[in-house]
Amino acid sequence: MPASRRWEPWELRAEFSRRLSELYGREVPAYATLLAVSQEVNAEVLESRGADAQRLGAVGRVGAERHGAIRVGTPRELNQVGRLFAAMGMHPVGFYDLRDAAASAVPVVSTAFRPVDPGELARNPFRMFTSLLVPGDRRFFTEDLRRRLAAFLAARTLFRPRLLELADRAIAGNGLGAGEAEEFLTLAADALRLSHEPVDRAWYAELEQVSSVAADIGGVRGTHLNHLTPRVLDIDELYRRMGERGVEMIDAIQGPPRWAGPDLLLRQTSFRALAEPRRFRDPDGAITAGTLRVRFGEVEARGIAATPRGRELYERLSTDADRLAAEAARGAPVVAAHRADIAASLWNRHVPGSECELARHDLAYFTCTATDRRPAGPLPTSLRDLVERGWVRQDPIVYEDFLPRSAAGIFQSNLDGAGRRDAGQSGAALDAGWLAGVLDRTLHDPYALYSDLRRASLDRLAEELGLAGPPEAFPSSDSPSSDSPSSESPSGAPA
Ligand code: OOG
Ligand code: NI
Repeated sequence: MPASRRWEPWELRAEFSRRLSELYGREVPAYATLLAVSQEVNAEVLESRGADAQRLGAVGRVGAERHGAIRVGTPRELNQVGRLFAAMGMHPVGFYDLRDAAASAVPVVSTAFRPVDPGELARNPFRMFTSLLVPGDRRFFTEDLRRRLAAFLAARTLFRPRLLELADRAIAGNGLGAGEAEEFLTLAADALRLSHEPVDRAWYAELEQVSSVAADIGGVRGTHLNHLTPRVLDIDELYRRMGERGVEMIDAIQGPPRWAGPDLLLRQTSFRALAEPRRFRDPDGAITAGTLRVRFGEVEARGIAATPRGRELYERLSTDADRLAAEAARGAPVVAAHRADIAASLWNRHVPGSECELARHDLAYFTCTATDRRPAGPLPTSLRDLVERGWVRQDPIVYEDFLPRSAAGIFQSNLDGAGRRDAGQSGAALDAGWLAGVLDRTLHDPYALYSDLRRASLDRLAEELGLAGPPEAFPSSDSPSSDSPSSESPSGAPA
């Protein structure tokens, strides 16, 4: 890292990610194991699959790649998080409403801060999944509890004024001088460190009745990194090895199943939070010992970004797999491995199994580049012909975001109780526009980012090849309805 010159936002981001990883490994030993196993698996995949292993990211990027997660309590706190990460070139992308995605009480809405520009992603793709508590949601919180939560949250300071001042300076100046960079990074890491201040036992317990997430956010006077996730190239193999090492993982890998085609979207799994010693303040004022489970470990495999159409197919197949697995279990609990088999069989039947087919049916995003070859014959005009005759190469665009279903699954697997929810009340209506207002910055739409990348590559292509205009990415005649099992009942799934 540069010692005396300016630190650009990406350097702050890369160094922050590195420091958090070091810190988390020291404090959560199972994370260090997870990291070691991920590195071992990645090295083996690179060895055995060669260049193909780097189709979804160069080895340097994938090895350093992490995402973290934090949770905050008020719009004001979230706005400050936005400033902190903007200083590192990380911008809010996507609106995730987890209140309805989870069966247990998860009263939050979320976004992810990440680089949006491909060059910046290549330098370091660090992201932070950030959730905001919604105390105004009457399904979870009574008016009395909302009022007391608001008072508690208003009285705490998550980010020191000096940290925010440095963040603003980095944003305005596109980076920081060496001394300020060091101060900024130290203060930022400190702000996400687990606090050892005593926890008010009664207040924490009261919130826990509502939701462990509410207690984790609103029951303490700070925030903390609750997991840090490395990227692995073979998540099934990693899952197996963690078991061998005696780390108990949750019972499933979230997201798409392992199937015959290319990796799509995002697959994640985690180990449950371990009980860590904490000090509590009892109602009589005495300080006593106890434990809290708040920090866990997660690992992920990233695939190709799905288009809205591909995403819809994913959601539909997930729902079908849930239903078929429940039916097959006949009232007994669903066995995760059995559901995974059902999902894989649905995927193998309903999702086109090659990159080329995924692109042609507009199920996933690719960029198009002119090859060095100039094949014989006239220049084709359709993208399909350009690709098939060797004029154009298609490369996958990696999915850089999250999945609400999986996020809810990760939250849920770490809850101690289901909490409670009053279904008779209606929820506070919140959306992406509201969140953008809270952040006071552009909230990027993930689909728009992917589709802009594809569009820009087609524009470049047209220019390079001298086409009259950019070719259509996916002529609608290439999207036969038989490829999407919209109404077709996947009745032939294994029982
Ligand atoms: C965030 C859970 C979601 C992911 O990778 O989907 C998440 C949290 O537990 O705060 O990190
Ligand atoms: Ni995560």
